[in-house]
Amino acid sequence: MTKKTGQISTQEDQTDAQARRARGEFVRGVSGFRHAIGDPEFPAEPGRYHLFVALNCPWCHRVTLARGVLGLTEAISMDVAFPNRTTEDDPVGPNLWEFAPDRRASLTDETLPECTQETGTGQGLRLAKQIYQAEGSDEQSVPILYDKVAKRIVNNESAEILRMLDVNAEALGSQFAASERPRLRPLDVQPEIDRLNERIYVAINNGAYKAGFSSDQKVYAQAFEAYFETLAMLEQTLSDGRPFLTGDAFTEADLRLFPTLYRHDPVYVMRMKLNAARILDYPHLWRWLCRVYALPGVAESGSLLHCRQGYFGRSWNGVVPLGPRHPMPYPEAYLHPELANR
Ligand SMILES: N[C@@H](CCC(=O)N[C@@H](CS)C(=O)NCC(=O)O)C(=O)O
Repeated sequence: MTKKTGQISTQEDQTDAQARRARGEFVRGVSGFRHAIGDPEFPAEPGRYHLFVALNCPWCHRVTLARGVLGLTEAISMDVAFPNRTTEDDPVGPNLWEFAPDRRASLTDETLPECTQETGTGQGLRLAKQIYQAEGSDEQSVPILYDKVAKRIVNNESAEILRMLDVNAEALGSQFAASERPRLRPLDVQPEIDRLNERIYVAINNGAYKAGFSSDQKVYAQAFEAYFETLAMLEQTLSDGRPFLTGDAFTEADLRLFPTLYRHDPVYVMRMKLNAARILDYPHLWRWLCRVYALPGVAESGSLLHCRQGYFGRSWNGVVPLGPRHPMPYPEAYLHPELANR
């Protein structure tokens, strides 16, 4: 377990975490690996770094989005775990991310082409947990940023990983010219970005889990109200016609909001019981969602099939809902901003 100064503050408050969990509240843990590309032992070099992700995980989606929009898909290699973690009867224990490209998705009864073997460590490990065990850690979460030269974990906090990819994009070998590449944290809007990040992390990104995974009606109701109040605030923010949350440019605030709204209509309405409205019912947010989806590197950085298989494939009775199909299936609907005008 290593700690570094200047950590980003948007993570769950851990006060009385155990007691709150016992009372039925979902409390997210804190990531323990907090080194940074650019540190002496982790120089920014093309082809040196690797990501371990699951495409149904919204925190991983932040990192795959950054890799995509910054033109780093060639420079940073990536392994994709199967969306459903190990089951109760697995000898290694339940709820572990595994690299198992031969596993079939119950939704399609086929394998998922995006899933890979574990190739980053060179050992062909089965579990993400084993990557941590190699460093004496009992963590097991994804995303993981890994150094293939030093054979060490650099960082497992998505908020920090996306920022270090942005800062080091040139040196890491981005395929996009600087003029084409978004700057995720322009100086003039950083205070606005940080204000939005905090609100969006607590009420939307993590709020969705607090609603969907808490077994206490009050905790759920509080998270439900905060989630839709914040969507209404964001809808109002975009109602002055600005294309992105802080103005004309796509920034870190947009990148961090996208994974949750991308999952809302096809997954969270049902799985997280966030059924007050669809994003489709917010004209400005819907058009924003379609605008971000159309940016270079965004559509291919996620998979709703993995999301649906991941969120439904291990809950309830494992049967994955086939909808929504109205006004059209997802993600095709994200190619149609005009649907907001219905
Ligand atoms: N704060 C971390 C959270 C990562 C996280 O919670 N990932 C989930 C998947 S959605 C996970 O792997 N949980 C398993 C675990 O922690 O055991 C980040 O943003 O990177």
